Amino acid sequence: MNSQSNSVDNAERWESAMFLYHAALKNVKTKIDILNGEFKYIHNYNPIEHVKSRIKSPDSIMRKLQKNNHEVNIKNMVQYVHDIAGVRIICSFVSDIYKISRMLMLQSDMDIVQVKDYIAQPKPNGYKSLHLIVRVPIYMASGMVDTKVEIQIRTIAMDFWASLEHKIHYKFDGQAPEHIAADLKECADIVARLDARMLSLNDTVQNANRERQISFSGFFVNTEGGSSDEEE
Ligand code: 0O2
Repeated sequence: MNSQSNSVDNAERWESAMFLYHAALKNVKTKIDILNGEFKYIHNYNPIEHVKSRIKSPDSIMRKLQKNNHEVNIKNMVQYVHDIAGVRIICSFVSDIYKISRMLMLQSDMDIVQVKDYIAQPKPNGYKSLHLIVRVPIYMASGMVDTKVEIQIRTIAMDFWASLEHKIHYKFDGQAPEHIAADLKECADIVARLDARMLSLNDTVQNANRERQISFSGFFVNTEGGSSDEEE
């Protein structure tokens, strides 16, 4: 009877924890959506290609706790697993990643718990991405609960690489043959070069646009000057 009431209790705590993670995910996704909209409105430019989100599966939560030698229970899950609620922001250019992260860090109702910059310092396998662990307040009838969300920000090319690497990692139980790991690392280097070239190409296009706008507005200034000359 006692163990039965324990498991009912655990089920209720699990439900209520998951409710919080879902609410936190919604909260963060709304913030990102508003930032993107504002950016588009002010700068006529959309830094975010797309956004994905997920709640970590119970299996994956359990594996993470066991990997880090924590007993599997709800208290440890809330304390030690930071990416139960996860949002992934995919951008076109590396500069967009830092623009978005700066904008997120300026939000006063969101605490930045941890920043891991795997772009400045890629993982040995070649993995690149910017990870932020944030805490957002969720208001319930019983009070406010700060809830963690992991935000991963990366380019389309980094995301392409990471999704293939993830599949290979699971296929070989984390022990990919050496030649595959070496090939992946080489692809990560190609991705880094591609991202740098795309960024530089985009900068060139932006500069050309700016120059065209300046000479276009110069044309109007000259035209206005010309017409006043004619009046004289
Ligand atoms: P899944 O399936 O995406 O949930 P921590 O205890 O939080 O400090 P952790 O969790 O290893 O240690 O933190 P880290 O390094 O920030 O990684 C969190 C998540 O980033 C991972 O979650 C992956 O989603 C992603 N990630 C990290 N390293 C790699 C990598 O080498 N390759 C790929 N493809 N993704 C990576 P999970 O739980 O591992 O996986």
